[in-house]
Amino acid sequence: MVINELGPILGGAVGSDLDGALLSLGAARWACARLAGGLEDVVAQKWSQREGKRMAGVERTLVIVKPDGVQRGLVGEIVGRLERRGLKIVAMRMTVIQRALAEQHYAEHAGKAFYESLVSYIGSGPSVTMVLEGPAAIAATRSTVGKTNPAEAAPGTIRGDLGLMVGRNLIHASDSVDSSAREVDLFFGTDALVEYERDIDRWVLEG
Ligand code: IDP
Ligand code: MG
Repeated sequence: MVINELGPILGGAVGSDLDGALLSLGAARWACARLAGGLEDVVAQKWSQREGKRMAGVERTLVIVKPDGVQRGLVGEIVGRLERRGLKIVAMRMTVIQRALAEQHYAEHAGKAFYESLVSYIGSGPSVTMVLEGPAAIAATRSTVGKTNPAEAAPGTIRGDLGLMVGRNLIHASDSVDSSAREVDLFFGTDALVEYERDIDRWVLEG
């Protein structure tokens, strides 16, 4: 509609005397400003629609590339798979997980036969800890990670493609909204999370 208003205005600028032309040019400038303003409104509306949708199902999940993943030089491979899925890294750190933190993290497994070996394995060398964010990030990450025992994990999953034994299964990922909140807080707190927009988000997130 605004574009239609430009036609006669520009026509007037070309066809009449100088005063008329200047008046018409002023009006043309005003119309262009309206057009630009209209476009800005449209873009702003799109962004807020997308923001609303993105925020609705967004989750965070704690992922650890365990010491075997680091020692085998698989950090890039593992993180790359999750990144290519579309998940956004909002925190990342290289760390040797100390015994006290390992015990808190794996408290649900205390007393199980594999508990001691698990706590010692997770602290046996550097790990890469991170927080990933995205729609249904917890389930999406778990499905890319695969079953706990790599021998049973489907081909195409991280554990199914890269691992063989349950005690060397390369990666941890939160298994629920509650454990994700607890684990993200345990490893990072909220201050260490970086909030940012990615230019590619409109190609990953529908809306
Ligand atoms: P998850 O990592 O798939 O969530 P969980 O059952 O929470 O699996 O177990 C935590 C971790 O404990 C596993 O990733 C694995 O490293 C280790 N684990 C679990 N079950 C066994 C077992 O039967 N033998 C040795 N290690 C185990
Ligand atoms: Mg678990």
